[in-house]
Amino acid sequence: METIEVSREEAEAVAKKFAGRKEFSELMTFYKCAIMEVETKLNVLNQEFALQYDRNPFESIETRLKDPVSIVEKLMSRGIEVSLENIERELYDIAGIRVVCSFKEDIYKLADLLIEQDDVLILMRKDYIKKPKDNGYRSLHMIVDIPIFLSNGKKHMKVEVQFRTIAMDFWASVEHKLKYKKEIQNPEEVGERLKRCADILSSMDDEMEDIRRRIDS
Ligand code: 0O2
Repeated sequence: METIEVSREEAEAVAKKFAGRKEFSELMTFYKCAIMEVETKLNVLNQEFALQYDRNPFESIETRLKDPVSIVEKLMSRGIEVSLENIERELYDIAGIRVVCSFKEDIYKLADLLIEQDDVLILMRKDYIKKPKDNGYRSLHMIVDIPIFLSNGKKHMKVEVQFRTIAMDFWASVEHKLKYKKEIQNPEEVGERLKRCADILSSMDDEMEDIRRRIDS
């Protein structure tokens, strides 16, 4: 996808005007409600799964709402007019949930159990575990549609859910920090080394999963 260079200042100026609107705050509240719905579903599954398998499938769950400047920046960089309609139609990651699991196997179990639910519709699934990004990034991404029930009816919202193991999360967090640090002098070497770290962590995930299977069998 072609992107347009947008300065932070430019996005901030547009966001300042836009985010002050009542309709924008209302839309963000709807996204927050959608996050709460999906988070509750995941917490329920975590409890139930623990009874069945004697372990909690996830270690932690984090939620976030994309900030107004990042929303505006993303639309502008794609050459899309900044409007409420376009935020809802074009952006799938306003509401985000990150689920960190101990084992890869649990990621798939949890993801399947979530999308099997009657009111959860899967819109998109990107499996960067089976097919990691070239830089080594691994996670399972899903965009789900979930209804929220308001005083004047039902509204469908999109939520991005990212599932990762602890090892994948460690890599992504550190890589993210490094990327946003000062200018990198030798990006190719750094990229290769980071990719190597991602591959080592992936082997560790496989090894830990194997150890768990042997202990449980
Ligand atoms: P933040 O702050 O986490 O939200 P798009 O989502 O439209 O930008 P695309 O290609 O459809 O683009 O999405 P993709 O690559 O499937 O997922 C984007 C999100 O995944 C990112 O969100 C990150 O959270 C995570 N991610 C993807 N690739 C990498 C990577 O190489 N390193 C790290 N650390 N995270 C990655 P944002 O919006 O970039 O950030």
